[in-house]
Amino acid sequence: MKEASPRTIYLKDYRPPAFLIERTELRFALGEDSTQVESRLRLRRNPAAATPAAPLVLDGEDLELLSVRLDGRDLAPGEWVQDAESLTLANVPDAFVLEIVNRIKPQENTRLEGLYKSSGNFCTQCEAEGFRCMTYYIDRPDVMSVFTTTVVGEQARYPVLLSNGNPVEKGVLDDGQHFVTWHDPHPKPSYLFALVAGNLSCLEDSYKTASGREVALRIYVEPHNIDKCDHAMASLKKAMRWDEQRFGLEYDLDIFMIVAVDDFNMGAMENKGLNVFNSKLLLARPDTATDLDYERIEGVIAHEYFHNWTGNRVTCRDWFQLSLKEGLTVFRDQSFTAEVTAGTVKRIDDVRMLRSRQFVEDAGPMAHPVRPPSYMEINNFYTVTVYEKGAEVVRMYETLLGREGFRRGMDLYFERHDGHAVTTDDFLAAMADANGEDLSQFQRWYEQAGTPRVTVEDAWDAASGRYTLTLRQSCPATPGQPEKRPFLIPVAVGLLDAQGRDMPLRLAAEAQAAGTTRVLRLTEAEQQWVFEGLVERPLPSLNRGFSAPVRVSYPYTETQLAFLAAHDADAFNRWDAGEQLATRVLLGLIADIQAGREPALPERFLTAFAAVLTDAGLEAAVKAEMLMLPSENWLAEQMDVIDPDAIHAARSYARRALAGELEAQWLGLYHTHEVSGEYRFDPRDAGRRRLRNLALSYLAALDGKPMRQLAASQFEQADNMTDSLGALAALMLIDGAEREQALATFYDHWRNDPLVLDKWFALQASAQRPDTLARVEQLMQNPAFSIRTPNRVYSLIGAFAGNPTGFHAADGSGYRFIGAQVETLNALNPQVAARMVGVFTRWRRYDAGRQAQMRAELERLQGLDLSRDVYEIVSKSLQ
Ligand code: B3K
Ligand code: ZN
Repeated sequence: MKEASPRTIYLKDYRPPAFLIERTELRFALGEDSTQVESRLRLRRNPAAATPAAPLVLDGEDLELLSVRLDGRDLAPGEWVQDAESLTLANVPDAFVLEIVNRIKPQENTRLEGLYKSSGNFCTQCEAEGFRCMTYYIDRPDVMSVFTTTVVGEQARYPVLLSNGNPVEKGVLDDGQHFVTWHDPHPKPSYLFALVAGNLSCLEDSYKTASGREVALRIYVEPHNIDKCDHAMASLKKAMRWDEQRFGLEYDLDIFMIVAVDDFNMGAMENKGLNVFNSKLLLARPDTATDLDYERIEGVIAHEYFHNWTGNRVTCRDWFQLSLKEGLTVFRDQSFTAEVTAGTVKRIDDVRMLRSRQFVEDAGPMAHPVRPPSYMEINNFYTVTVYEKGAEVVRMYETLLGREGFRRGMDLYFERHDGHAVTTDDFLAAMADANGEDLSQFQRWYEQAGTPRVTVEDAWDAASGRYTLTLRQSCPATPGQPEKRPFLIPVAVGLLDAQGRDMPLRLAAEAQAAGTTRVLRLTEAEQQWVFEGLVERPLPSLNRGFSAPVRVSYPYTETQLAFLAAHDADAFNRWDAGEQLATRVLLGLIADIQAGREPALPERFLTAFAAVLTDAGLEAAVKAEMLMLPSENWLAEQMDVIDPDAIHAARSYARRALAGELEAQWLGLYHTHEVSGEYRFDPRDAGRRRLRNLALSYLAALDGKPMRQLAASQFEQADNMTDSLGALAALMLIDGAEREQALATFYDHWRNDPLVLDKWFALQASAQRPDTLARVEQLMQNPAFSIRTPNRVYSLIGAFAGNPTGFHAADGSGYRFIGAQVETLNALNPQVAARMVGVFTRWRRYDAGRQAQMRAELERLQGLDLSRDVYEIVSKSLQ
């Protein structure tokens, strides 16, 4: 809980640890009331430490200390100093063995950090600083140790006892207890430690690595979920193969285990050899999981597996380097998904999410560089900036160095740093050195926050056939960084002729044309490129494939955007041109509504939209992307003063108009995209279902009985969750008995499946209806809801917080409701509370009335006894 003024930790204060821990031997005796932890550490002074006689300071929180022994001698209480966060021993030798016994209460752990209970089983979450909630330790990632762990528990209740590495001993003890000892030969930081104990069933398989080693694969779940693990297992094997083929990286232990737990703060955790997953990112069966769930499960299984090299074998020196493992591993999982599915769709989804969330973070009070210079609570920095912008930064190396050059850099990175805790500077140096490049300017992507803007101007000289592009870059001020220096920005550019074909590109001083896409390296505030030998004025296609995480502006006319949307050879830019056009049209409608004018959809837009809708050559999944209107959040970001009601009215109007004008086409699409046969998760079928459900949601905007019946009959007939939920989502848009009927049927059918009920909660909480808040309050009384389970909180309270018209209701009711939930959660689970309070950070972007109400709620929260997590976000938002 809150200290007088929470400490800020700075990167510039980094010092190597005073001690290293060569060996860590742990024994956990799990009990129904408390757990006893015995730890035996072999320590020695770090030769690289700055102060040779420093005391030993161990981290520890909420621990009941029972005894301390040094080299076999019991220490008296006066020989150590204990406070709320540490245990200090002065005058220790240069090398010694320390034995500590302490007690903890996992049953009372509602923060879900360290050791806790979930559905009657024990599990752990140590990243970032949870290990210190179990025993005293030097809990920082640059202290890497070899762990041997004995888990002792009652055999009947906890038949399965797991920890990292390989099992080396097991046996039966008195009183119905048994134990298993695990040894992990790979030195690792404490944040990668894991322990699981419970009554779990196991799906077993095996994998032969490229070099011919056999690895046992085991997925552990509660017994009733054993029929929902096949997809996760298949995904794991796919990811293992991909990492061998793409990066030459093999798995390095004899066993790889994954455990699913119901109570988990985030998605999943890459503990060495023993990944722990939120059950929503592991369990899937066609009737319980949607295509999107299947895709996310595959991606997250891959992500955690990929961490074995990028994160575990090579880890972070300190938490400021978090993106070293997260940005890189997200890039790796994005590449994996793109390569095993339809790449364009993955890229569009990733960029859509980056723009709608990371660009927003980068423009608000919590803006921070990919490598933050300071933090109060590290858990607040597992952000879209560190993860998703971090992944874009890694992608830019690949864009600049090419696929082979990037691989050379990766190989050198592992050659130099395997088994070590390093920094993003080390990663950059490996990329630069492996390719003989000077990438020093690239460093600024790690140091400067904010989304750079690239403004493009062009000039055409018909007489000489020269076309000049002038690129200017700038970056808005962010907290603590008023001025920015120019970035090294790779801008991929193509030029289209009047038929929409790519033109061969020849830059001034080049002898002949080569290729149709060039990566321009923008390094100055302003730079020019001259293309020669062109026979007509081209239309530029800029930042192809989203080659850099920037905002690009070029004065396209609406006709030009429609042209690019129809012809650009770069599939991502085709989508992006359509998105820009739709954004412009919707902003026009918003202005109409605000001014009290009758909104009207421009004919040009309707024609372009219809052309996409009826284009037989477009793949279904890509078509669905192109027909989705920009989100309300994205539109909000484009406005000086956000008007949630006008945005919603304009978007609803556009949906209705597009549905009404093109009703026959939508119906045609709907009927021709039915997927026959048994459900399979494959990109083609999933694309068809996505497009068909999109058609249904447009048609739902037409209201009326026929559409209600169409959705209701899909709901009744669906044999998979994607179609069932698609129909239910469409019904949520239409008033009528069918909606409540379907909600009730769904609930009755799934009342005992918490993950499916989450979807039911989320649908109702995100409905943009006047009675939504009342509904959410009523749902909180449902026996299936519990404020102690993060998944329930995210699906009900989180979905409401993300509902723009619900949260931003002009009377302030949404603000007061979420504020009250944050207050409750703050005391129970600070990490979850911090995630819920994030919606308040952008209060300055709203009208005076909403500003005042959001600010009042933030000030009220600031006056409470806040956790460090919530305090940091609240105080930075008010600054
Ligand atoms: N490394 C974990 C995230 C830990 C979050 C701690 N608050 C999962 C991941 O990114 O793979
Ligand atoms: Zn990760």
